[in-house]
Amino acid sequence: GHDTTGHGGGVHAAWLPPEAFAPLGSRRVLVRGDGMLVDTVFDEVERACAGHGGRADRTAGDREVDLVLALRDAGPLPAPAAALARAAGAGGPLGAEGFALARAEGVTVVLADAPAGLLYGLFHVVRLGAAAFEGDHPARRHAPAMARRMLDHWDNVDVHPVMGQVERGYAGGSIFWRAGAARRDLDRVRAYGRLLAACGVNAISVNNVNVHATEARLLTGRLGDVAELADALRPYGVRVHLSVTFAAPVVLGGLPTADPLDPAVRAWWAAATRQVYERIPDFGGYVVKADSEGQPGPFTYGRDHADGANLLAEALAPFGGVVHWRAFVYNHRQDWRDRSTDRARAAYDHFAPLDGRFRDNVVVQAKFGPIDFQPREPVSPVLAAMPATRLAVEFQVTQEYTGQQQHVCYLAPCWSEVLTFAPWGPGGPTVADVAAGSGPGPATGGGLAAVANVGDDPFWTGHPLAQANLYAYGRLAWDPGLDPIAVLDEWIDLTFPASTVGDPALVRETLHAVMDDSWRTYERYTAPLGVGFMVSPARHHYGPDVDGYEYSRWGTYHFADRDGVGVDRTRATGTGFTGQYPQPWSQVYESLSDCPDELLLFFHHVPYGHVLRSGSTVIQHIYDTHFAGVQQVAQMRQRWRRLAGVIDPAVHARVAERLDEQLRCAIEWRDQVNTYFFRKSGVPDVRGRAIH
Ligand code: BDP
Repeated sequence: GHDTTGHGGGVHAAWLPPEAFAPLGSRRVLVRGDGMLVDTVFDEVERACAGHGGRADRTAGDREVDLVLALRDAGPLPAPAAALARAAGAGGPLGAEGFALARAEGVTVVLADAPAGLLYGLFHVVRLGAAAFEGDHPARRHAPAMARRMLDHWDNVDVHPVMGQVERGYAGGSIFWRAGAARRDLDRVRAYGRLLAACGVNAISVNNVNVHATEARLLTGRLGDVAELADALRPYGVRVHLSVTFAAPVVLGGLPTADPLDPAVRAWWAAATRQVYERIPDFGGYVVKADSEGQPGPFTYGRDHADGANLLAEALAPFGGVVHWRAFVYNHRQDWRDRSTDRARAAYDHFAPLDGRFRDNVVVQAKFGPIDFQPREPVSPVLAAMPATRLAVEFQVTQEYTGQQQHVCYLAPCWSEVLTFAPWGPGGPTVADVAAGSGPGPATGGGLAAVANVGDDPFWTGHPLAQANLYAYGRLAWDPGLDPIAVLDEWIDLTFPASTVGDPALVRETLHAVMDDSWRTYERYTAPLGVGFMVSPARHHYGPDVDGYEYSRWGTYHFADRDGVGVDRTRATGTGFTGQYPQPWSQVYESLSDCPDELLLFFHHVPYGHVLRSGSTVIQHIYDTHFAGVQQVAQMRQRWRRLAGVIDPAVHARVAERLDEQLRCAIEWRDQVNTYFFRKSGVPDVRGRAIH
């Protein structure tokens, strides 16, 4: 394949091929300021200009300039840039990562107070393309909504016998680790850091939250490997975090206990953490999955999650580090007949009572929904229940439950719905406000985290179009108010610059037709009305298995019988989960008539003939959406054919191949789900289509 990263390594298209810099490449650019990230900006500009008629300078001289990228304290700028910079910076400090952009009299100025701001300003100019050098731009300030915009790699150092190199990875091996050791060639990691900076991600954790023996040693004996990654990513403003095991004092330190209140345990963590910061002074902190799905945690010692999280927070505090403590805690050994153990309730039941007890460098990281990254879930009530705790929202960019990067499923519309959801009612603070620290409570925000979808695949993400999810995640973490479809346009412009494709308008139109509604399409042909799961346990959650988890200890049920389907989570007759929401949602979800259709079976058990708000019955809705979903995939596949010969043939072929598989799998879903509910209910399809 052709190398478009500019970093070698022979990897295929991602955003930022050299052509994306073309509008900048012919300009006279002045970069002013000192620091590693300013050097990065200069290197980027210099590379863009090489051979394209432009030139990059670091000293003003008296040459005319088209673009100035300057730190505020970097010394005098040539007029008229100086006046423009004063105007751009007039509104006060721009912050650690913010910048301001203005254009007048033929000069564009990007001003920042700190080097990271200049880097994000550069990539903003690249996104603007030719428009950055046209007309006048009144001064506009930009700053991220979330201070930490993080990706969690579930990468194993050793190849795990069941999960492989990357747990829930669908893009080949890890870009960090290979079969038990660190990769020595860090070009790919550097190229990754660059892609992350261009979409705004500024933190990653480099190993799986399920910490196995080899991975545990990253904290101590193998720290050098982590330091190398940190060195490779630092020039792009990306800080490294590490998943650690709560049992580290025992398994690494040889202590008899990991009890968080034991002074020897506290001393062990303090010493281990000090050593981490000696090697990696800007280390971000720890990520912890404790007392969850077999991982060790404070429960073993009769302590709670606040005791556990505070232990690590205390060790990190002197160095400014944070602990991301995951709220994904539930009993995965349930008795399916005991409905009081509703898995949806678990995170709230464990964490809400602890509000106010966490140190301020603890971030409680909650999955966006109460269960587990399903294509449709209500927003987790934990996010509205801990006003005195720093909360981070966790998304799954890797498509474990959304087609495993075999299916096109552009997830930004789903994330946008979550981020703009107002837990205290319309017009009130949103989930994004809570994560950003501007919610109703006193806590500063914990930002966003997401499980990563990148591997050593030549297209980075297996499915080339899955790159858009990674890009959009970073952009929404920067600005949760962005329109997901406009973000897709950005990604299209940066990934398929007009000069690199045969027919730019057709490319844009086709990508929108294939991607805009792809999340809802996926929802249509999979589990209906928010009931979730129905995925195959045997095939690692890929493809349908309606009863796959129905009688299992993992606790994800649909309760279908001959009369009806759905999980009764009401206070009146069910598990009481609706009571975990503030008003008005508690009442909306409790009410059979007010509950939104798309979540009906998440909250209620209803007869097949129940009439939805849409006017359709539940059973007819199931049939209709499953037929419609398959039809839409067939159309997506048709549309894609029109791009043959228009875009990079390797990208075209890979997507075409996966659309074939998506159609096969969607048909499988449709037929199994429809047949299942037809046989249970005995209700025929009013449109008389073939269901057996
Ligand atoms: C589930 C995944 C599992 C993860 C777990 C988690 O199937 O691989 O370990 O989430 O978030 O969705 O810890």
